[in-house]
Parts: sequence; C-alpha cells; structure tokens
Amino acid sequence: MFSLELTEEQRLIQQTAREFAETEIEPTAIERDVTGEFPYEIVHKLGELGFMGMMVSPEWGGSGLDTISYVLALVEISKADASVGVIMSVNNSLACWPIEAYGTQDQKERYLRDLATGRKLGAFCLSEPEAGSDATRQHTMAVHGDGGWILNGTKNWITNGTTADVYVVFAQTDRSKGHRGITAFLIERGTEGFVPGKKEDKLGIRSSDTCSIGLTNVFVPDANVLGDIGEGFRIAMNTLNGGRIGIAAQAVGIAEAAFQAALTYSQQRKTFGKPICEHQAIQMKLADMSVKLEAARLLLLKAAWLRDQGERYIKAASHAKLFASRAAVELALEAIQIHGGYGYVREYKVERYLRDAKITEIYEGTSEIQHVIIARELLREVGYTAPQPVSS
Ligand code: COS
Repeated sequence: MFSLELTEEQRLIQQTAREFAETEIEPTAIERDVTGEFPYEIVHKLGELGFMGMMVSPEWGGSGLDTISYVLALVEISKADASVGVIMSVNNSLACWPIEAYGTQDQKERYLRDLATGRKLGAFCLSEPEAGSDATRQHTMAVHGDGGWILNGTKNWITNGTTADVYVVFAQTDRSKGHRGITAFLIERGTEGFVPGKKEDKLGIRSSDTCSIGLTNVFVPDANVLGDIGEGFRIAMNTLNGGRIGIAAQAVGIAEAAFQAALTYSQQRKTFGKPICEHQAIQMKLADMSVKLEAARLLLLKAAWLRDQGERYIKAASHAKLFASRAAVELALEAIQIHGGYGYVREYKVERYLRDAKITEIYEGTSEIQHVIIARELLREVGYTAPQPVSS
C-alpha cells in the first residue's frame, strides 16, 4: 500500500541532502548563476556522499537505494540550486540507469563503477537539431565497419555536454526499420571526431553545462554497443520514464524554494501598517502555492513508489513531471509577485527560481509530450484499439 511515512533510512538521506545543500550548495548558487561556472567541487562531494549513483547496486559502487530516497535527495539539492540538481539527475537517471539495466559486465566494469561513485560524469545524447519531441526521427547514422561502428551526426541540448566522461549516444543503424533501427552506444570523451560545442548561454540552470555535440566519423567498437542492435529507442524511452521522475523532483525542489522564500518574506515585509502575510490577497496566494506544492510532492512520491514496487509507472512519471514543472513555474511567478520589486532582482533569488523552473517544462519531454504519454496510457488502460481503416 502507498504510504506517506518515510523509513528511517529515507529520512536520513533527506536530512543529509538538506544539510549538504544548505551549507555547501545554496551559499554560492547566486554566484554560479552569474558566472555560469560548473560546480566541479560540489559534484565531487556529491559523489563522496553516494548521491551520483544512488540507485546503482553497491556491487557497482552505487548506494543501492530506492527511487523514493533518490527523489528526496534530489528535491533538497534542487531547492538549493537546480543546476546542481540536473547534473545529479542526468548522471543518476540517464547515464547510470541505462548502463546498469542494459550494459554488459565489461561495460559496467569500465564505466558504471566510476559514474556511480562520481569519479566520472555521464551524459545522454538523444535530441538532435531536428529530433526533439519526435525522437524516433534520428538523423545521426551509425554504419558498421571493421570491429565497430562509424557515427556521423549532431546531438543537441546535451546536459553535462562538455564536462562528461561517458556519453550514452543514440543513432540510426537501420533506417528502413524506423524506431526499431535505432541503437545505443557508449562513447568516451576525447574519442576522435566526437566534439562538444560551446556551452550554451541559457535563461536558467546556468551553471549546468549544455551544448551540442558534433560526430564526424566517430569510431565506436562493437564492445560499446549498449543493449542489442535496434534496441536503442526502447532503451531511450525506458530511461526517460525514470528520468522524468528526476525532473519532477527537480521541479518540486524549485517550487519548495519559491514557496519558502515567499512565506518568509511575507512575514517581514510591511504594507499598510502590517506584515503582508496578514493581507488576504497574500494569504490567498500562499494557500494556493502550498496546495500546488503538496500536490506536486505527492505525485512525485507516488511515481517513485510505483517504480520501487516494480509496477508500471509511465503515466505516474508523466503526471508528476507535468504537474510539478507547471507548479514550479507558477510558484516562482507568485513568489516574485509577493516580493514585488525585490522579486525582480537577483539578490532575492526568486527570479532565478522562475528562470530555472521553465526548463522543467521542456526537457526530458515537453509538457505537450507528457500530455501525449498520459493520454496514450489512459487509452491503453481501457484496452482501446484504433479502428482499422475501411478498405474500399
Ligand atoms: N516507455 C516505454 N516504451 C515506449 C514509451 C515509453 N514511455 N513510449 C513509446 N514507447 C515504445 C512504444 O511502445 C513503441 O514500441 P514498439 O517498438 O514495440 O512499437 C515504440 O516506443 C515507438 O513508440 P511510438 O510509435 O508510440 O512512437 P512515437 O514516435 O509516436 O513517439 C513519444 C512516442 C512521443 C511518446 C516519444 O517519441 C517521446 O517520448 N518523445 C519525447 C522524447 C523526449 O523526451 N525528448 C527529450 C530528449 S531528452 S532531453
């Protein structure tokens, strides 16, 4: 049965993440937002805490924890700095997970151990200039040659793009088979022809590192094919199902930060002779914000719980991502409104929450794609089948 009570271990993880986030991440978040500097030191420490491979088996250097522990930690980290949150989320959900789920023993030995302990950083390369939501339309081609594959193409919007050591890369190996002709590959940084572009200058999550990657005649040995030939799209989709829970956690973290900032400020700021928290207009806002935050948190925990139970969680993950990302944007906007003019300046943090929140409605499947996924799952649950076209 779904329970809201956290175990002793889950509470400890949450507390550890909260303390680390408050002391080591939050104090320098504004500075990183300005400079866009990648938080190497923090990521290194997250690795030491066991937060870079939280669900990976201890056999491979991971912490062997459940999804609930993972999201509890990710909420705390993202609350302090959503840029750090996405770095952690991509390494856990989009790099460690597919390698543990689909990798060979040799691949796990060569890559997973270092990724799970944070000694190395991972990235996930699915999107392309002309294949974002429509992820089956991969233009990157892989052609088999002597002992391996030659890859050519371009990948876009790659988180950890210039800083990662190991990249999970998707390419078309048989165009005639459509999405069943896509294969996943593991590529190491420094491989000849694999060239990360310049770091994107983004609206938010500014200290996370996002770039395009050019692939020109990149040789990938057969030993670095992840999963089976033609299994890539399935790997990508299954990876993103879990990734979306991570992004929902990031969004809940931002929403919580916005809410707390607004609640605190509303008790300090006075207008018309009393703290603004005593004005009904502000109380309405705070009440609405708290409802959305709690609803987002519950959807997040439900998705994580279903995953931990081994149940189908595709719809729940999309519910959580869709709702939490919208809540993060809405709460950040309201937090700015409650701060008035102060909310519009960097020093008061809430404007950063808005800039950081927006991307959660876009990456790992836009909100529009989450609607598509939810509707498909609903129809699947009722056993709907599309009517066959009538032949004339
Ligand atoms: N989980 C597991 N499998 C899934 C899946 C999911 N969420 N969604 C689709 N699949 C499977 C289907 O079952 C189908 O499998 P078969 O090979 O057995 O036929 C296959 O993938 C293709 O599915 P479909 O025909 O439905 O593909 P579509 O092109 O219609 O696209 C969506 C499906 C839109 C759901 C998919 O392309 C998607 O998720 N797009 C967003 C991608 C994304 O998140 N991009 C951001 C990149 S990471 S920043």
